[in-house]
Amino acid sequence: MYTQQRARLLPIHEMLRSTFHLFVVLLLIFHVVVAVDSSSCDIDTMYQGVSVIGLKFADENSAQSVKAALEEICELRTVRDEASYKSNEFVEYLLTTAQLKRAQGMLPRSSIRVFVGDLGAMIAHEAEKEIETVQQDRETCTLDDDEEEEGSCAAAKSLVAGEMDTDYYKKYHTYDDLVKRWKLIAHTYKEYVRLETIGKTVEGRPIHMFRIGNTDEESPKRVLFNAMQHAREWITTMSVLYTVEKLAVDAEKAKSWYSDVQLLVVPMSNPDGYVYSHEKDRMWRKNRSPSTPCRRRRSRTGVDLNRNWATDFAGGESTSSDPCSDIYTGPKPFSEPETQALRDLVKKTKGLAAHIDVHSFSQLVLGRWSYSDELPPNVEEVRNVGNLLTEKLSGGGKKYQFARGKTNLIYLASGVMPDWVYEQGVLSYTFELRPKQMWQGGFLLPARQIIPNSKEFFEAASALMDYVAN
Ligand code: 0X9
Ligand code: ZN
Repeated sequence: MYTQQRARLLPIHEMLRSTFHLFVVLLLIFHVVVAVDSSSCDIDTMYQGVSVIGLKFADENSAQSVKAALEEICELRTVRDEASYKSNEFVEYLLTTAQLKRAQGMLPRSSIRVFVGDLGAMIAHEAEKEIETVQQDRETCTLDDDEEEEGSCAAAKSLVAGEMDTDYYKKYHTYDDLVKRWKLIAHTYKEYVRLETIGKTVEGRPIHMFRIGNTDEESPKRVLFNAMQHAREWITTMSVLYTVEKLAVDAEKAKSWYSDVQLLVVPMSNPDGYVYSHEKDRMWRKNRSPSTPCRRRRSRTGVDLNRNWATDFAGGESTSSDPCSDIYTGPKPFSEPETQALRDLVKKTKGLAAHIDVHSFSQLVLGRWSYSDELPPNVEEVRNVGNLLTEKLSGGGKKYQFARGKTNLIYLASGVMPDWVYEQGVLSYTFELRPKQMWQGGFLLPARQIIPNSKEFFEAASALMDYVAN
């Protein structure tokens, strides 16, 4: 009775206040729905029901109308470059079932190619195989920073015995597991290998670097390899690590270049992204910088580290100013701690003669420039060494190709690391490791190919060190 009366006699200011509260709550709910998940169709990070599809458009008009129709269903996502990848050829998109149906209704059959039927299944299959291998795995090696004792596990024993522990290269590993391995290698071969830190990531992880070979500060020529600017390119860290381990194991018997050259290897340039690609999104490419958020979908926030370099920064070749894009440049050159660390390393390294920025996939060696078709100074050397590296990489039976500037093999790209490194007077290349094609796994190179790919990388790496030494 009392309540009813009260309700009827609610004073006007209280009514206004309640209405205002209701309005605020509704507004909040609206914001959460829009900002966290802009559409129910959105491709989830498990990629269930998503396929990798190549679309070929007859002309710009047809491209615009098909893309607009697909956008109506769900935000259209490319696999790596927004539009210019292999112009006149198939452009790779991640399509939901509904989008694929719509594309099939608009384009002739010959203009649609299925590269991966079910990306989610492919990722799940890879993860399943990983679990199987882990279960069969031997005791995991652990070694604390200042531990002087030799590790007691099998891997440590084989390292001590001067043999490659190739079992480690039969699967991909988590970040924590890899760091243990790096420490173990440096500990076991401390005479030849040093593990240093060149900086910290956005999330505070250290960025590690191996230093191998001539330790004399003044005299040697130096060579730098860095892997995994792009988080999903898991093979790159495994391949450079294999080279580090093999050089360490063989240090006694095979050091033709050893007294003249010092090798610097950054096995993982983007540890935060790598962890994210293991835990959340297998197709993650960028770093995890929150400074310029993607408002449509928070989980896409990050900067493409290989668009964050000062040479032709945001120049429009495969770049985007949209923080949600996979090729987002970042707000300004070197805005990211990861690119700052690599830049500072290059700047302070005396005698740096050559550099390889290791990526996947496509089986390519790319010489300068990436941002333009113009010929670089020393184009002869760029071509000769590029061809030598290509030949060495192809020694394992897979065909690699050398390219520079705009070719039908790959798009131009502004703001990339090797262009900036080349401007500092260092011979610099991009490697794109296995496989050749998207349908062969793309960024998900099957684990059984880690060893063969690493062996061909080792051959190219050794050839570059020999070239620099002489
Ligand atoms: O787009 C990139 O950053 C590299 N490809 S990847 O698929 N690994 O993302 C290539 C950049 C280097 N060069 C040229 N595009 N020319
Ligand atoms: Zn890459």
